Amino acid sequence: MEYGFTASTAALFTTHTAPDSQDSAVPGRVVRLDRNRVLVATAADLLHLPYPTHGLVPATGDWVWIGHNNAGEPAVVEVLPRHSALSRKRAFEASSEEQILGSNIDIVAVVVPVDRPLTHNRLERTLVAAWDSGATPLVVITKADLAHLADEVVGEVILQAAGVEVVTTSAEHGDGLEELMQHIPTGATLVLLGPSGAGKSTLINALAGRDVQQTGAVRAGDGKGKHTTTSRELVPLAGGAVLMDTPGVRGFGLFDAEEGMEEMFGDLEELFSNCRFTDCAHQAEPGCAVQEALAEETLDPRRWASYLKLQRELAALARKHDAAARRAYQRQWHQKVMSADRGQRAAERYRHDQAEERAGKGGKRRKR
Ligand SMILES: Nc1nc2c(ncn2[C@@H]2O[C@H](COP(=O)(O)OP(=O)(O)OP(=O)(O)O)[C@@H](O)[C@H]2O)c(=O)[nH]1
Ligand SMILES: [Mg+2]
Ligand SMILES: [Zn+2]
Repeated sequence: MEYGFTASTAALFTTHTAPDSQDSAVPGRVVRLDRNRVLVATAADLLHLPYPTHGLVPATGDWVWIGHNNAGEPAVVEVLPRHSALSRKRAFEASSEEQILGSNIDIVAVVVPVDRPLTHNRLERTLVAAWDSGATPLVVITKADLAHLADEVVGEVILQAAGVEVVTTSAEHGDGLEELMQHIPTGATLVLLGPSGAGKSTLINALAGRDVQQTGAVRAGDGKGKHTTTSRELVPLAGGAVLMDTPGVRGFGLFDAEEGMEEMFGDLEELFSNCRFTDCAHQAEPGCAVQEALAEETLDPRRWASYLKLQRELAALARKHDAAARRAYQRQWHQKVMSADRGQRAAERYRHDQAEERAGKGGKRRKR
């Protein structure tokens, strides 16, 4: 099967055998969910199967056993345990019911196009969800051919990505595609997440070398996409990697993302440890390292605001932990060091440019 069936997948099917009554069952992977059917790849075929009954809730990316239902038709009879799951709260619903966006994902690529202003919270929030899925996050900058601003965007993104690797691509020019492929081991599954019109499907087509996914121009006025891709779908590449295209993310609530918080904001813990009082609320206390860092502009106020916002969301969502437990958890945070040399340089350059700009323009910050 070219859909990421590796030795460890084979082992999974050996440990989790098909139900007893299903002796001719075959392994498959969920490629796409349609309204009431499931598109499943097997070693031999792509099958449109009826949506399974009796409590099975398959997600795109799931490994499944395909056997027969009561009517004798081929059907999904078992969903195997997921090694990772990307989830979110339902975008337009008040309930905090979790929705599995995709499963058995190895790499979550957060796609950031350079052709529109950076939406700061979006990158951080999506990265939190990415860390929390159990997969490795990666930031993929797209349309680098377009903006003369590309360099600057890259620097800013690297700063915000806090240690996550950043790959810069242009599907148009074919730039960065090999570098991106180097991040995807054979048989690994990478999901592309990002706003509509970011160039996710275009990038998949460029990597596949043919037009497998439909793409759509962005609106002339505000550069927003038109939600061309409407379902999550697996696209196998010739080299063995599997890509998951997704519709532009509309809303991204968090679901029990404390692990993600730790990875994203671990550097703040270091700051907290410099506060005079161990129980500092980082508001008006004397000797508060956070307020100091904000005053000295070594801490981006937007980053601090996103941290506080995420904390509030988590508090509302994760009712199962009391405040004391959460504080204890926070104490364990470790510092996340920026790994890439390149990232460090771009980040420094960005900081330097910003400082110069502030000096040159009478302390006024440019709005973008
Ligand atoms: N100049 C340039 N344009 C690009 C590049 N990649 C994508 N585009 C354009 O951006 C527009 C949107 O691309 P899509 O691939 O459809 O975007 P998407 O992220 O799949 O959007 P949704 O499916 O709506 O979520 C299209 O007009 C593409 O031609 C690139 O590298 N350079
Ligand atoms: Mg698309
Ligand atoms: Zn403090």
